Amino acid sequence: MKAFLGTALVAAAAHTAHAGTLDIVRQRGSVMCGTTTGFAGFSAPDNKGEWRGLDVDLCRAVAAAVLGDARKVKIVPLDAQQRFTALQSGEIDLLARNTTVTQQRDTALGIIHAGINFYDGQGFMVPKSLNVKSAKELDGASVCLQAGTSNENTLADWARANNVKYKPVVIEQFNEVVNAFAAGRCDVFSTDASGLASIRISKLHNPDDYMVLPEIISKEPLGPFVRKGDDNWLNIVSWSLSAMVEAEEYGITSANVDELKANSQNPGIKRILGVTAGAGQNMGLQEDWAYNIVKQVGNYGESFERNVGQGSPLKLQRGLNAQWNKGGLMYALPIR
Ligand SMILES: N[C@@H](CCC(=O)N[C@@H](CS)C(=O)NCC(=O)O)C(=O)O
Repeated sequence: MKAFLGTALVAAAAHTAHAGTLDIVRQRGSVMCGTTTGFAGFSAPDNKGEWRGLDVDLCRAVAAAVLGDARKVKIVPLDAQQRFTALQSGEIDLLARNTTVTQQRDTALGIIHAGINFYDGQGFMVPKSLNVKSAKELDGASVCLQAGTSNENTLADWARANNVKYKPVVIEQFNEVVNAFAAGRCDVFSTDASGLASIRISKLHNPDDYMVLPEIISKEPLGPFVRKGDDNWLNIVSWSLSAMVEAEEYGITSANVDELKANSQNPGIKRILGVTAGAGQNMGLQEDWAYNIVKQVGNYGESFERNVGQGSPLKLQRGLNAQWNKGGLMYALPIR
């Protein structure tokens, strides 16, 4: 009897913990997801106005896990300054906006990261006409940066450490920073290397006139953020990302997921796909939460290649974002 009561209490406590963002999202019928205002590869509308990108896929994955339908996402475009307020105020349920995880952001803003979906680092882009081959030659240069990014502080630290003097040109709106750079109002553009690749290909008229310098001056682990104080929602977002990464590790793709769900005898695959029950229920979700993610959005590798990899104009290498057993840092925590 005591043991039974104990189990009932644990179940009740687990149920209470589910109240919060999950209920709000269910009642609303959509996930409000904060992204950039338009940054090709990560979050940008395509020519039909559909938002696409690695970060958008994370928004869609959460909608697939929670609502069974990856289309039930409302994208809220945010510039760098607006993003944390939008999350703190409840305007969005989830921030998926090439946001660097830092100790300050995780501890001082009432928000917390829910995994890393892209390992990046800050770099520099210059017009080839500047005739510079290394960042060390940038002494005295003017550098365009977007306001409200970690890039401002990272560059200041690097410049101090390397005794490089520069003139920051800090601009709020993304397109205006790009325009300032394109118009020669600064010598250099500095942001995350993925951002530089995206800007070069999608925003500058003659990409071949520009080059990205070899130096990467920081670690920029980019990941989704949620509000603090809703542990179940934090779990849902971080395990949705983990499910995409682990699905890739197990070779589960949007193309073979039905076949594997029906026939696989691999215990790991059976747990991810909800054939063996438990993982969904523990988060207050249906057992097909991860099946829906892989079926409707794809695994991490599919999302990477389609949005920023070989199937995209950016053609980024997997690099640090390869699986842990292929020389990268993508190491999904096990769904078991
Ligand atoms: N990872 C950095 C930079 C993120 C960032 O905001 N990058 C800019 C420049 S590429 C951007 O995405 N802008 C798009 C926008 O404001 O819509 C951070 O978290 O502060």
